[in-house]
Amino acid sequence: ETTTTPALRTIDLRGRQLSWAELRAAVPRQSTSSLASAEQAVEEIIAAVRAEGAAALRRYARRFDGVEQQRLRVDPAEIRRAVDALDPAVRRGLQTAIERTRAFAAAQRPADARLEVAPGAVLVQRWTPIRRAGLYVPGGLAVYPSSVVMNVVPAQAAGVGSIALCSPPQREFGGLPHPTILAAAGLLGVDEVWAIGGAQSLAAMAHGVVDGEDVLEPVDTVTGPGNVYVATAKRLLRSVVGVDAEAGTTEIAVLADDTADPSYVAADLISQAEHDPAAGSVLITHSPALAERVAAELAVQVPRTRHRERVATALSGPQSGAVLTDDLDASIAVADAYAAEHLEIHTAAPQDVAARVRNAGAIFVGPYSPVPLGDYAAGSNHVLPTGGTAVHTQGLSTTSFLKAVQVVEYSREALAEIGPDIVALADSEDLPAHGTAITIRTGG
Ligand code: HSO
Ligand code: ZN
Repeated sequence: ETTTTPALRTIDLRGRQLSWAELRAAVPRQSTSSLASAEQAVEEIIAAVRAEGAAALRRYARRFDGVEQQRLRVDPAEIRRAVDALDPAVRRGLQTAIERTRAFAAAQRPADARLEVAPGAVLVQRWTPIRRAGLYVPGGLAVYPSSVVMNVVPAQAAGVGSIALCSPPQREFGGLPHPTILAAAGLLGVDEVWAIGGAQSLAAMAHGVVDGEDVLEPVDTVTGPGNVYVATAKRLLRSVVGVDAEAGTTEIAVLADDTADPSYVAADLISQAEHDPAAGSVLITHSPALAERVAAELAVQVPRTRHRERVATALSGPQSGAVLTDDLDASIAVADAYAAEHLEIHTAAPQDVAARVRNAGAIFVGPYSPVPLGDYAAGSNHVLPTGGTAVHTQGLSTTSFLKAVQVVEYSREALAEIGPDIVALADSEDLPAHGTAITIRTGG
């Protein structure tokens, strides 16, 4: 019996003037060595899927999922059956999630930009949807129908015409993906679902697979959360397909002052630790009294939660901790350096604090916006950058499935007007044929 009374380790940054790089190194983080060791295994998987196609996928299903597969593609009749069998309360929940996520996804659609930069010189940035997207929904430690919603809704809002969804075959469901995942796909009108899991599913979607009558056409981008193998596959396939982010093990940071309710803060730290023993839960505060109250709350709440072993492991790991700072400004600097997948703000004037944060996958403002609200049905997306990558990457949104084409149209006069500048620049690069392509039109 392992202890379920975890102590968040304290990282005391009071009185220390740390540079950005030092702050980035001081915040709690998961070790990256597991990523490196996955690389060799995933390289082999990708090579096997390319060389052997469906035969390799069946072999991996046998090895990793313990199932002997007939068809890899899920019969659309199974999807309809799963929708019909769905528990009514779960159906209502999924429908609420779909409605709110869809409304916000529609609001995210960017407008085209048009500029006449000089008379007769017209520039347009036109947004166009990606042709075909491959969405991955995990099914390991936990099963996430909510991730079906979070992947499919922004793709549809962007206007992606063709969507393939992959999720691992489940032994207890006859080699099909989990029925709630099939039902969520069905509610969203997705009928191309494949019972393929892990790194092999990303290789299959990127390169395409022929399985008798069934053809998994290659996709142009892959999205979705996953474990270390999925994240590694995305990294290795980046030159073949677009990828959203290497979304990995979940994490939460709570930035709090002494106005925070410690029972809310503790509950929220526990909520994300519930995902995985490697999940990260971080408290950032300039109030040592609040840190003590949260520790006391954890001691009460952790032993009562269902997945207490997993939660206690996550809270006591090196990826979790309580960071003590000198003041609110320092707490904001720590939050920026940590760049949380999810950042909650529990302070006086939380909107002002939120507005000052640069780096986070998503920010949850005030006492009534806990992360699980966003995990399921706030309307925001839960596929978010982890491991500090929020400094350069954003969460899944409608723009993840759009790309901009720049369109150029000059009149003869507009080209003649700028011609000497182009010729001078072409000459400076010793590319005179570039200049000739101008002067052949405009003379001179
Ligand atoms: N917190 C996870 C998403 C999730 N939570 C799904 C529950 N179900 C990563 O953002
Ligand atoms: Zn969650």
